[in-house]
Amino acid sequence: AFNGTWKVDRSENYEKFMEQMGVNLVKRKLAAHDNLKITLEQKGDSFHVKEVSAFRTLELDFTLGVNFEYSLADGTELAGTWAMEGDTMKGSFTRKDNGKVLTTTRQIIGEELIQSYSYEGVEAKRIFKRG
Ligand code: MYR
Repeated sequence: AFNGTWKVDRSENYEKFMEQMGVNLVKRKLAAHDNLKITLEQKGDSFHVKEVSAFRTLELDFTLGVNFEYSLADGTELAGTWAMEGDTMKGSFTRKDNGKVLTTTRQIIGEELIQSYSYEGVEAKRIFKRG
């Protein structure tokens, strides 16, 4: 169900979320228009992800329940896992620089993929459409 290419359509509270993450103003302004596009390919428990944005293009593989490393566009390094709970992907990632945890979910609701983010009490969403 997650398979395919998803383009960000809109975001909710993402600016505040990035601020809580410590992203500076200039980068937050750029990130608000990052044109993020994610392609997900699931085979069993394994995912291949292609991420394209104004900042970068990258590809990665992960397996549900298996720890992996991921860097944010500003260089912040995370390590953690995705798991599947029912039809929801639930991710928990720890920042390497301060040990704090970012949680995230991906769900398909109607025709949209909703990704939620939570860090230190601030929550945000980015909503993607097939593209
Ligand atoms: C993937 O499945 O796309 C790769 C792993 C994603 C890890 C968690 C992503 C959190 C992104 C938060 C953006 C915050 C910007 C300050």
